Amino acid sequence: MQLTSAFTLLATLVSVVVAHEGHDHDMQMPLDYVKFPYQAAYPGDNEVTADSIFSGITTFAKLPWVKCLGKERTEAFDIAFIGAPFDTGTSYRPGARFGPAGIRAGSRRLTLYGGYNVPLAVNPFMAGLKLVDCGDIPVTPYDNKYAIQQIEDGHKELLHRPTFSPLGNDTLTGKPLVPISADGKHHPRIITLGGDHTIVLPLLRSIHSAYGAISVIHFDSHLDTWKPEVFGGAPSQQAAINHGTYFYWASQEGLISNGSSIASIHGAIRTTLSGPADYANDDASGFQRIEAREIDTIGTAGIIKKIRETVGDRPVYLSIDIDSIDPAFAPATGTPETGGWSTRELRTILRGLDGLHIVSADIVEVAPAYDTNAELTTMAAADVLYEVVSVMAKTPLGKIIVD
Ligand SMILES: [Mn+2]
Repeated sequence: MQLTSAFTLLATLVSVVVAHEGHDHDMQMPLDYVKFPYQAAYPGDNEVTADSIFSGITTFAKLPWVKCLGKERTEAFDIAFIGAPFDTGTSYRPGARFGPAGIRAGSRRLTLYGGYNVPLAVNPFMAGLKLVDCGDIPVTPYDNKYAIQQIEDGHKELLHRPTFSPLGNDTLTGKPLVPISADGKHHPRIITLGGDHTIVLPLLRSIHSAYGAISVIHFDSHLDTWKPEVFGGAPSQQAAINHGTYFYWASQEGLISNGSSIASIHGAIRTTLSGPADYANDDASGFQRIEAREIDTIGTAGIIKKIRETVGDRPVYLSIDIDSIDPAFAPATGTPETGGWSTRELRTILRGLDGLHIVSADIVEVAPAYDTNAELTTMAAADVLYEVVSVMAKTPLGKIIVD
């Protein structure tokens, strides 16, 4: 060995030693321990956050994947994400069967900085609740009737699991909370990744089994209460159930609240109509309406106020069509409509639901094939659900008995 190369080797060794000075390397690490990358996805306050979130198998927000469905599956959880890859009820662009996979991909960077939600002052992933990604409900693409039953059965199986965490006590009074459900039980919350909007009919059938008739907050550019004779013409019994009519059927079946003081509400409506009769039919289905353009007059604060006044503190189901957001921000959807809300506006409105009893939720009509290379739509969908899960994590599904 020449003197120069031996010196170079020595210098390299010295520099390696110097580079490691100041780090705690005296402690013996377990063989399988790798500090970086693959750090825990949700570190505590002031700990390392920026791990390689682009690696590994993709679940929603890097949540643990649990095989929740099936006879022997008994894993308890508090909030579960589940996909419903169904898109054979669409009227225009198909492709929402790939929504669950797309939303999960869009959620990868959600927790790059740790997951703490500044405006809501909560980290939903570290709020003491057990959150899991249950994968997808198996859904046949060959038979809508069968698929709709599969979605109801899958959702119901999860909804009637015992929760991982107890309801606990009211933070203000210290009194024990009791469930707000109709069956008196404490149910976990399910966040469903659609799928076209048809899936909400079987989801509401499942919700009814625990909560009875429920109020719905529905963000969408379309009504989705259309009579089957109007939307699609109902050439067959099965064709009558689609992504523009499921709320009509939900209302007919008594799944949603409908009365003078108990109502549901749409937000971001801007669809064309067959005529004013569509609004009369929407009224009869039990819905109030907030038009997309109202954001120019009453703003996000006015919209939040209207929603809160409509649903009160009753149990409420939240359904979000990604087409409520303007196609400039979320182009990858089944039936895009211009003139919608920005992603920022929808997120602000969702945070305004803080404190409401949202029993379960969904996001639908994400069709990733029409997205930009920058994943605009799937990122928007993931971020919207981040606000939803943050609101859920802050408010338990309980009430106190007033003496
Ligand atoms: Mn819809």
